[in-house]
Amino acid sequence: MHTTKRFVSRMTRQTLALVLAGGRGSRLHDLTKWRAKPAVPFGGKFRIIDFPLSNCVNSGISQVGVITQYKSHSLMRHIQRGWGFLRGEFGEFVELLPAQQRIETSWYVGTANAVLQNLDIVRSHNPEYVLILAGDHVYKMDYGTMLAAHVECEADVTIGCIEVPLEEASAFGVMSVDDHLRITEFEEKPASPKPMPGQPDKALASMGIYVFNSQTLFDELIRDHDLENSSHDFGKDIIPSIIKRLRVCAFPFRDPTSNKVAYWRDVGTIDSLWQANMELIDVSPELNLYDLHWPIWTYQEQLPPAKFIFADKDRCGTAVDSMVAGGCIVSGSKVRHSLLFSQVHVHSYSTVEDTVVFPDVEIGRDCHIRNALIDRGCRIPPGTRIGFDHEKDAQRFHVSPKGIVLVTPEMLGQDYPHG
Ligand code: ADQ
Ligand code: ADP
Repeated sequence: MHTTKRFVSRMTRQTLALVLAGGRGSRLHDLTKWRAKPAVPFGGKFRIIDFPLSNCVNSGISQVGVITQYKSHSLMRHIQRGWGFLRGEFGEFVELLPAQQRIETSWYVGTANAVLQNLDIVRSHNPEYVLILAGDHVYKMDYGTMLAAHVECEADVTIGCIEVPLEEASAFGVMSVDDHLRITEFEEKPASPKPMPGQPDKALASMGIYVFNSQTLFDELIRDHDLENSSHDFGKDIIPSIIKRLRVCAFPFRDPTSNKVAYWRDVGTIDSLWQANMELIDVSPELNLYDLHWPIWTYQEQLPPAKFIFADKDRCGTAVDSMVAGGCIVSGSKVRHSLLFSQVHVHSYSTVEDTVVFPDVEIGRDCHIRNALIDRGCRIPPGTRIGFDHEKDAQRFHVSPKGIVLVTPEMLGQDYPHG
């Protein structure tokens, strides 16, 4: 109907995006002891929140609020440093919305309550549509196509959805749709999820992202606020309650070029975070960070290029099958199939394999490290072995179910660098 490019850009301009970034992400173990999950580093130089924020900007949505609560210091600092390039004078912004007890005297109780507590700010921007996003998923998506589908479907609410394997579907909101993609049933994290018709091994899962007509959002939040037995959560309360009353449509997220199920990862565990980072090293990764048509924006420090030194017979500073960020120095050591974030220094006679190393890490001489995830600021003492003996590793570090060793400064008896 109204979905020519000109009209899509009008819709994106009339949209306020709210990124929910206040969740705890407790399955990431000690990585979220000091930071919120959306602030967890990803992909060599980014943080997870850069993905939904970049999707907004690349989609032409330049009014964005980020709702923060839990351990938000490094998240807020990252956004303040990296996302100030939008032009306030053109009505563009990325605004931080920390829990500040403006309306209620409590912290954000659930995701719906987090939006409700900012309702006066949302109203003041007078948007036509509100796009609710999660701050903790890695994917590249043009939200303009979802807004266009929302308008075309004449929906009150549209939910982004993706096909997932049936055995994983209990972790999601699961829906059934009719032939016109109108949602007929929705169950949050069902014990026995319903498969898709004709596809017994798949379920249609909510991505936890929603387009609301603003008035619908305001009405539903106020309605939910007054319900005594509500947990004030979109997935648990609001969405199940509106399926029968309102016109709620599904927007299946597909790759625009292949029309296959698109790349979308909830990097919520040590194993999935390590795996998703490792996949970026593949020759043709599903998530292409080198696509200049869909840049991922971030805060970037001014750093010199990565440096590789010593090439004599005893030691050889090399990195193969790897991604190495700016400011790294690999001196007289071998890095293989690993991802080094900025300012990692690997000293002589060491080896680093199948490992993700967050920024500002020093790996001393003669260390041998494999299958590990090293948190920001670790100083690994010379001669340390990690990833060769799980029983020994488990005494000092955290070993994940798939055998990835998480190392944090605190586990090494060092101070956390607060980033
Ligand atoms: P969950 O991922 O379990 O399910 P939730 O833990 O509520 O949902 O997190 C959603 C987003 O909100 C996250 O980005 C989180 O950081 C943030 N958040 C959580 N509590 C918050 C609070 N009190 N204040 C501010 N932000 C908060 C949801 C849906 C499912 C869907 C999955 C997809 O409920 O239906 O399938 O997302 O991952
Ligand atoms: P090793 O890895 O053998 O312990 P060093 O830490 O002394 O060696 O570093 C070896 C080389 O790495 C130095 O001689 C220098 O060329 C380079 N290097 C080390 N630190 C820096 C730095 N801060 N800036 C630029 N180059 C550096």
